[in-house]
Amino acid sequence: MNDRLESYRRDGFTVFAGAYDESQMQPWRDEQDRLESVSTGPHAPNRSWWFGNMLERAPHLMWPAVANPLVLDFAEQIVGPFVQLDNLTLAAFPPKDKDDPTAKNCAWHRDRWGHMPSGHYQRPMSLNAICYLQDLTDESGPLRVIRSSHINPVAMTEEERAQPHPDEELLYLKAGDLVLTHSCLLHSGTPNTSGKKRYFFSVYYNISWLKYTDTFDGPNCRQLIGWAREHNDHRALRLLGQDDHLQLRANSGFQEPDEARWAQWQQADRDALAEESAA
Ligand SMILES: O=C(O)CCC(=O)C(=O)O
Repeated sequence: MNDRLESYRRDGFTVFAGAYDESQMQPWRDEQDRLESVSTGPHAPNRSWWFGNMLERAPHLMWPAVANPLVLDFAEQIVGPFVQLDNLTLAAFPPKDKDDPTAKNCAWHRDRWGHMPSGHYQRPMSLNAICYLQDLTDESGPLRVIRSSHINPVAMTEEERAQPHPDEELLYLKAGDLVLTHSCLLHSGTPNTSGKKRYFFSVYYNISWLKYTDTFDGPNCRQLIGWAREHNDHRALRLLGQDDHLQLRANSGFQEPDEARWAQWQQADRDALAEESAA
């Protein structure tokens, strides 16, 4: 097992430092600003903005973040070639006043498709690839994690969920760093008192046996699916909710180590892609 995989399994997260550079991040920030500027009216949010379905809204801009091979290669080491996009959300928090009584609140949670852990490592049903679009400082708000809480059944009362935790660690990630978490890891953001907006996006993956949260039947995602099908790109198809091998691979008999089976399927996916490019 390689070091990153070992630490992910032990800690419940791993950081890909400098996954994105400024030339990629500025258009993502601009898109968040644009969406916010057209989200007006009585129902517009004002405490934080969460724009879901980002792949359908901005396919060219967001596909590189969804299909980042660095993340997908690693995610496949964790769950096998079963990686689907659950949702892609571009979020931002406006700054709070330092004297605001909520400016110190945490919001501890495990993520969607998670569960209370049993004391043993279990493969996640979903993984959160979060990228911050500015440095995280005490003012902009670090990411808080409780290491190994994807294994340990750490529970919290309603009151504790809003408080710093004795076992927490604060991650001061840099702009463009990407943290990949296990769905059962307890984590929390920190309120933003920097005077500027705090941006991030979350590419939330789940295993392709599950339903997904975003919609892939809009015109842009249908076009992406058509392109992936034309190229026989099964990894891209799976991301978009089209796992052609699901029945065969999810009912494979499970008589040999999963990793050995996954390697065969990954090779089959690469061969299919190569055949199509050679044709
Ligand atoms: O605001 C943050 O830093 C945390 C985001 C988060 O908890 C999530 O995406 O699940």
